[in-house]
Amino acid sequence: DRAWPGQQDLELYNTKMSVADGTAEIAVPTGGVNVVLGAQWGDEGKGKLVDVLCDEIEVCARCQGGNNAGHTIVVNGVKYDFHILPSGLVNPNCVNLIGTGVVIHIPAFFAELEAIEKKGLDSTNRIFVSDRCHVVFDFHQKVDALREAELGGKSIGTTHKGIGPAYATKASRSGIRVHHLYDWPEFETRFRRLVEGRKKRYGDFEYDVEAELERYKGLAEKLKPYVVDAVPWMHERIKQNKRILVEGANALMLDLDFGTYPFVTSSNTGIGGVCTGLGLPPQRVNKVWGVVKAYTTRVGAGPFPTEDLGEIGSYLQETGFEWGVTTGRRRRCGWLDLVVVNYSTMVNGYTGFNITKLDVLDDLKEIKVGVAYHYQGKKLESFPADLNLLEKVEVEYVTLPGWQAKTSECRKYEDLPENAQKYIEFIEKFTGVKVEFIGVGAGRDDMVVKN
Ligand code: 2SA
Ligand code: GDP
Ligand code: MG
Repeated sequence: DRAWPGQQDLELYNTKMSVADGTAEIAVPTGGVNVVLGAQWGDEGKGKLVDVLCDEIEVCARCQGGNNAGHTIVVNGVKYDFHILPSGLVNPNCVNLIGTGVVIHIPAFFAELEAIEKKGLDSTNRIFVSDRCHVVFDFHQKVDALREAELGGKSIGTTHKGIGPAYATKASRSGIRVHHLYDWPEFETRFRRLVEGRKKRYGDFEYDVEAELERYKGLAEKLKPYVVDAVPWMHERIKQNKRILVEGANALMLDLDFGTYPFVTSSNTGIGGVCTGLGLPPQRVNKVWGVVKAYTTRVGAGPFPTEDLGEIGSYLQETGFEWGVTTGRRRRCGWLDLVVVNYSTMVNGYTGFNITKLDVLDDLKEIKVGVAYHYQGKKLESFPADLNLLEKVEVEYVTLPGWQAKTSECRKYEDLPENAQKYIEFIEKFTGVKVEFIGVGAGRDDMVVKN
């Protein structure tokens, strides 16, 4: 029970919190932050878990990505899709932060706020933006599209939201941060220089610099009440033992360093991005929930070893309504890949899983699970860095019996059909991570809490 240096002052205690319809309780530690991360290629259902947890969460923060994300929440039949805004806005008692690691397209931020307000959510004094966030401009979005076109058949399949180009200007130290909006001469100089640089590289694309500068004068004023210094903002709330949840966007296999580079997004989508994106010391991180879809999907280009281009892929796509929330693109589908999940677990250190969309597998007679990769007759020891190799691996599958029964009405683990329980327990055994939540439908209440 030795206290580690620096941890003595971290008082962790468990608070019982009721989930969804009050049928179960889970312990949410306070005195630090809890985290929800995507364990595969995104769209695992992170938004829904955040919403379920936010019932009792006081602060919800985004730490990376931008409005490329698409998080869907369904409450009493009303559907919300969040892109740049944290999903905690659905809970009226939750205060939300767009953290430093996020790149923000300011017009999209306001458009999304207006859209949720039209659906009846009041965001007054409930959403704040770090003054250190980098700004995504329309020219970043133009460059995103131009760069994709340049890549031709080798394009990444980005969302065209300007995410890569915005992080590129950040890394090259020529970016514009939110605080620059409040030092107009500095902003103007940096802005003109940036556009000039992009035009040198990508040709004289259409862009009205003067009109844009005028527009940003107005946007700067409009954004002012939302802007905070997010470092003390967050640390005050940690000191006050608030229940804080960090909402990861995209997923580990899209991480700039650990994903299937270059077919990745341009931020650190794993646990590292939580610390860098919020200015958070790692010992403040408590629970890390990995969200794992009961099968695998990927949107955009890049290798996907368990992808099924036949009947099963189409079945999962249609039954799971696998369409991009931001772009409307069809998602590629295949069996659950536990090689990916184990790799993702090594990087992110999940303390528990939410297995989602179990209901999508309800009618299947047999379910396969990828358990190893083979290359040239040899089993690979780890997830390969080299995509040329990854594209050639053969996946070893284990076939498990289906349950062929409806799970959407189940609320307790014991209610699940025996073979569904076996599927869950297979995942637990293979990964060494406890499954704590099981999604059996899109609605807030469609969640089984496993103790
Ligand atoms: P980008 O736009 O530069 O971040 O694209 C780079 C890669 O990252 C993928 N990516 C995503 N993958 C899954 N879901 C995302 N959000 C939307 C959704 C996607 C959509 O929730 O459905 O609507 O198409 C997301 N955002 C980025 C992207 O496909 C590229 O592979
Ligand atoms: P995110 O990006 O990880 O938040 O996920 P998305 O919102 O992009 O995609 C997940 C989709 O699955 C959304 O349409 C959700 O409403 C839906 N969903 C989430 N959990 C479940 C579940 O357990 N069952 C079913 N059928 N749908 C789910
Ligand atoms: Mg999504």
